[in-house]
Amino acid sequence: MVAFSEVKKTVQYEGRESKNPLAYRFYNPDEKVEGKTMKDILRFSAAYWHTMRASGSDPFGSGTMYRPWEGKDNVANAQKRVKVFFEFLEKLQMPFYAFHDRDIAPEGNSLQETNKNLDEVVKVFKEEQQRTGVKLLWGTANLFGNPRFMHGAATSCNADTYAFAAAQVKKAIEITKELGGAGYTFWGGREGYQSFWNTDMKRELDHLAKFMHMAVDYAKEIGFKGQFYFEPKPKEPTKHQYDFDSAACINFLRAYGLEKHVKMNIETNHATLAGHSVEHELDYAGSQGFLGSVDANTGDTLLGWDTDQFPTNVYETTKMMLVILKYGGFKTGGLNFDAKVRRESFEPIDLFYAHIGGMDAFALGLKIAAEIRKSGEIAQLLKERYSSWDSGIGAEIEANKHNFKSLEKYMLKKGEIEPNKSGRQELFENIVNRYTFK
Ligand code: XUL
Ligand code: CO
Repeated sequence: MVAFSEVKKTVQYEGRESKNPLAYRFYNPDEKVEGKTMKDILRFSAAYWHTMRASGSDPFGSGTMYRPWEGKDNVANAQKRVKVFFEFLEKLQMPFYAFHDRDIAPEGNSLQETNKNLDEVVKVFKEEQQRTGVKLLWGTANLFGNPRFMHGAATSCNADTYAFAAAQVKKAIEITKELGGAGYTFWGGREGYQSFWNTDMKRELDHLAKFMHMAVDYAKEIGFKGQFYFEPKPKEPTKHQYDFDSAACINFLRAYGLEKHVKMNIETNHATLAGHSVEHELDYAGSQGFLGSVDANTGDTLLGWDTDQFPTNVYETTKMMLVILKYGGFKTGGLNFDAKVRRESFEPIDLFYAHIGGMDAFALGLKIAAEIRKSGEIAQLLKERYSSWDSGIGAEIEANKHNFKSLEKYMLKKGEIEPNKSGRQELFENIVNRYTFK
């Protein structure tokens, strides 16, 4: 089946002036930025769940998507769907993808049957990966869709649910390894609570940590070398998710001795739901040595839920790329489009427009970020702002040469502080605009 017959050839870079909606204007995979190709810096990935499986349903209405690859929910159709997905990836020159176990293969009547279904479909993924050279960025398990996870999975009050989730993650790690995945992601799903009254928070957090340790141990046992990620999200589906934001996740990882094994997978819309900007979340994770991967999407400032829209805001992508470059770029991670087209954009071609727009927004953001870095203007202003720490008392404090008593002595002698300098916020903003709008 050629599902995307409207897209006659691979989407190519045509440059800024192109008006072809099926061309890249900024994403030029082999073009070098800061000495590396855009392809290797950006490491774009498409999400199987949104691209292939999102139906467009919402709490008020059923699915709207026209998806010629959907049919019976059986293994044969699941295998056919994989081929359609790789046609899509190839036509976009998308180097990576990510999946949840349950969106690639149907659940059977037993765990055995479900695992067998997965194996049948994974075979086709493997063939398609070999045929096209596309790679798996990360795999994960859906521990939230089935009613058995109504109270959560690794934080469920039901020990059997916990055991089921463990079996499911064991298999998900195995297939991720089989497909050469560069990572494995834990996103909370329903790991959180709706009511404080019926929740033993400490017990649930202890269980979650034990679960992640078991995953890390099992990965080691079978030789899975991929990077584990923890994906913060403050709410939805539960009112309070335990993986609230970077700071909460990193504290959890350190408190339970998981910090050597797990990094963060930061999602833009989750950051904004937590009341942060995505650059804040990225910088917090990066500054603590936990920046792993990114789920690239965006929210809507007028809506308080996870809209998972495609990113088009170049200010936002520029700030994101500035932080990603600052911490040395991705090692195992990438920019995974955990994003879906709007339910009104129901035609398959919309999937192309959406991904092209997202890739171009990041490619342009990368170019602007690299120019800002090259000019050094922002870096210089920042240096000036903190210059009191580069010599004298500041440098001495940083070098641990002081305590409260010696600082009091210093100030008693000096009497008053050096005059403060302007924060220059508006100047910073004007410089960013100068590089953005040329
Ligand atoms: C949900 C979400 C997930 C994770 C993977 O909001 O972002 O799709 O990325 O389970
Ligand atoms: Co996500």
